[in-house]
Amino acid sequence: MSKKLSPNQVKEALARVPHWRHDSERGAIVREFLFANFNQAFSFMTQVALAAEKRDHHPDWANVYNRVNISLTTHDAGGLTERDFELASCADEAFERFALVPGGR
Ligand code: H2B
Repeated sequence: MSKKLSPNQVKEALARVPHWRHDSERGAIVREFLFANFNQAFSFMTQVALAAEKRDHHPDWANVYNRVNISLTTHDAGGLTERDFELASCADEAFERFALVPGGR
């Protein structure tokens, strides 16, 4: 199991995913993703779901039409671990690919 990061380690890791915000009350990092339509939002969620399942590390998330809100924390560790930042990077990379889709974002 991955170890809970110290406040300093969280600060360093956040610098690698600048689009994510630290929600210290929830012990999570959060980001909102906006898409051109529901189809793109759900396609993005499918990609993130497959990456999550592969890593056995799963997002807390919500979708309303073209909007996907993701919150990442490691429940087993009671806070943030390296695994959250890895999945955040995966989501960022998946999102970047939608910039290339006609009508994307
Ligand atoms: N996802 C997240 N985000 N945190 C966890 O602690 C976690 C998980 N634990 N996915 C995994 C699954 C655990 O429940 C299973 C049994 O491996």
